[in-house]
Amino acid sequence: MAHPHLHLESRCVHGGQHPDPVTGAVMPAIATSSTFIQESPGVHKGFEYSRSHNATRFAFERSIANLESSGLSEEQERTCGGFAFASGLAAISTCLELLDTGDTLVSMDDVYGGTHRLFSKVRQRSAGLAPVYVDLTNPALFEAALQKKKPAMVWVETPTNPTLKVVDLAAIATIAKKHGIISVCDNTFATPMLQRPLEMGFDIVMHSVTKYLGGHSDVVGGALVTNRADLAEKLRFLQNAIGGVMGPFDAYLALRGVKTLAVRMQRHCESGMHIAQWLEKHPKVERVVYPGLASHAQHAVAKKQMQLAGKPAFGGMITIFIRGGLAESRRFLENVHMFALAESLGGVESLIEHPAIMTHASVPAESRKALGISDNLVRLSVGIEHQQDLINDLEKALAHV
Ligand code: P1T
Repeated sequence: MAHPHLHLESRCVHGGQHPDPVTGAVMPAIATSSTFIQESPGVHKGFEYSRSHNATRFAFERSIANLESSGLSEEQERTCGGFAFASGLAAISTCLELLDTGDTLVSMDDVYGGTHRLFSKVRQRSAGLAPVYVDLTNPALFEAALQKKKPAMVWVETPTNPTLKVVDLAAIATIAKKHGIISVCDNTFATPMLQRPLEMGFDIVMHSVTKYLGGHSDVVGGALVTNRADLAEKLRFLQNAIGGVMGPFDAYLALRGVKTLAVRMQRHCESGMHIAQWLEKHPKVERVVYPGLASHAQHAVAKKQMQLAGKPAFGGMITIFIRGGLAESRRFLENVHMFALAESLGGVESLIEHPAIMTHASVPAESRKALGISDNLVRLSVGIEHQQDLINDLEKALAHV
């Protein structure tokens, strides 16, 4: 069932899904078989080997393709526009295989540390990839980078990890299209509930499913979605040829997570805004970065681009600068209790971390400095607990700063 006319909240539950034609089960079975019997060599029911064909993975792939508005056929048993992987990084790795040796990639300057590491410390060596990091919040800088050497791909995160910069997706997509550059948006922080890059002209959307899509900190996964049939064909080939696929148990958990994405995101956005406003008034906090605050450098773009049910909504990620340095940040982070000091984000439970030491340690120190990922920068992932309990936790921990 394609349900293209439904609202996103309904698409979370029903998008690309249909009851099992044999049993009527409303959730797909976890299809564990690694292989499928053939009547005669090459004569089978469309399923040959589970890396290539897995019904549980297909169900999740149809779900995320629908939510990201792929528009490619969902009527077939197999997805056309969505592809699921063993992790977010496996998804990124597969996407990079669209490029040829020596190609240039323009990347947003602030990206997840592991993404930066893959571009600069792996693909640069193994595939001659030339990553160029540009502050794409200013589309003129993208135009300027194109004059030097035309990239084959542009890689955007928005809001970015961890400095929460917001990139104008429509502006970047327009430039990329004009120059025939494949545009990719890592939509992990916003989720399709808040922004759908394909609708804004992007070619490919990438997700760390580990985060909001899974939503419960119990699955590691990744996804790519495209609305271009030519890219879908290439990605389907690469997914199978490289083999970093999502397993059936993970696909089941990911699909289960997506069903509640709409209600979770609503709560993440409400609490994110409330807590960002509270933090902005706290004397121990030097600065708060949250796209929903009027003080955010790209607040106007965020208001236009990030919406939930027709109203501006800004997600559950907040970045703060503690008054002081590493010692003060450590004291704060050692004294939170409900906020778990841990890497990752996007779960129902609130998480907090220190990017310079934890998630972005692999970004070279001079790049971290240029991006402002300093020792007093702390990243919060606001969960769905009661707002007052979260504020009480932060208040107590800030008293130790
Ligand atoms: O961890 P994995 O599922 O492989 O996804 C990598 C990834 C890709 N893109 C973004 C925006 C991400 O935030 C991540 C993973 N990030 C963390 C683990 C983190 O704590 O920031």
